[in-house]
Amino acid sequence: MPVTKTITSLTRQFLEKEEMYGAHNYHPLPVVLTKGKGVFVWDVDDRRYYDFLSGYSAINQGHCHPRIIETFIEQAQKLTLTSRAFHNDVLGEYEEFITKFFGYDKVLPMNTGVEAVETGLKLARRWGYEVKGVPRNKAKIITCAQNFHGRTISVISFSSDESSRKDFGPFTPGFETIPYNDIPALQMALQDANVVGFLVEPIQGEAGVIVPDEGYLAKAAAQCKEANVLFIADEIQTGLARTGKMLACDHEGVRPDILLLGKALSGGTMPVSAVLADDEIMLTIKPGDHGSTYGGNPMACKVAMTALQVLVDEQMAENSAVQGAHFRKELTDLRHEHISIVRGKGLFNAIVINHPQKDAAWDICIAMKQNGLLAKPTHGDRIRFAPPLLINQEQIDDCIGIIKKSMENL
Ligand code: IF1
Repeated sequence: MPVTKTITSLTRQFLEKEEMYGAHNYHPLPVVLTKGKGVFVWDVDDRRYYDFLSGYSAINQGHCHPRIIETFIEQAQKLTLTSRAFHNDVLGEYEEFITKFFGYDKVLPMNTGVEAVETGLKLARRWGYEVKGVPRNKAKIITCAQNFHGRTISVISFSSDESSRKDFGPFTPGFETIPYNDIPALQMALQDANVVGFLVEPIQGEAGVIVPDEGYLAKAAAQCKEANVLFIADEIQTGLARTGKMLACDHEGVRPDILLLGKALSGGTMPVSAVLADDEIMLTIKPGDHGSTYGGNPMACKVAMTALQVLVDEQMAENSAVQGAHFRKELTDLRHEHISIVRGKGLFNAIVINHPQKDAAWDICIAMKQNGLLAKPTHGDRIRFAPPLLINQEQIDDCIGIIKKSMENL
């Protein structure tokens, strides 16, 4: 059914305004949201949906979590931003909280996920020159094919996704891409004495929730240690209880040398990201070497402490593990002819659609929208399912019913 038949005139008014005045840098599902609470969102026609994208895992705690919103409102009426030109009474409290929470010496607070990635790359290079002794401007960082780490020019310089890089060159040098989930390829790349870091997603999100072999992260971390190369884990999407542990690296007992966090660090209220590392790495950055206007602002610090505490108090990692396993089992048991793969960890899952129709995944997402569930395809034939981590079994079962029904008239 053509999409235009499925949207109301009220919805259409919002879409047309965006079309007219906004850059066309996205192709969203034709739904206009106006309210969110827990696992649900409502559109302007007051239709309710399960949110199975969670703002790309920025809303792990659920929409408008009361404790996070209360913190947000309270701090917003007190002090929102001082810049780092002056101290404030929240930053130190937050730095102590988050470094003890994850077990690192220091944190460098930033805002967006890609800023955390860029900060991690700069730290690895600076450490490479000043501690490892790599010749200046010769540092190399290993990355994985099909990665997604953000959209700045340096970060897309090592993207393997043509649409992310086409006509954005020239690109930043100093990166080598190897296949994901390939230990021999990593061993080979680590032969180069100028390598300072290995940047990896513990599970590749945008690529379609690609879960590496059991032991991959542990072996990669061990190889990096042996080669005196920093293991940089991008947990911006996989972290914060999404995969059934506080960090995806926790499934294999891996402690990254540089840990990158973002998205749900603020519970979906504002951009908050963080880079965690020990002193040998972190203190290679001296006053004035790096920063940002909003990095470490009092709003971000207060909200992040509540957002992390809520994950623990409401046992969201545990629930993610239990409900995620149930979700994958129920999806697999559908034995649906057009679902070729069900994969994921915790409540970070995806299905691969096999159907001759090119945009079958998109049509399934349109049908699911009609039936009350919002999800988005990635790379054409994959649909990612990532609800807020407080979802319960009854709601999971309800959603399995919606997915099943939405695939019937494929
Ligand atoms: C878009 C994707 C997801 C990320 C990882 C760093 C960043 C992201 C593992 C950068 C951001 C977002 C960006 C957003 C859509 C979404 C996304 F589809 F793009 F790839 F989640 F999978 N590391 N991912 O996933 O964080 O700077 O955006 O805060 O750009 O369309 P950011």
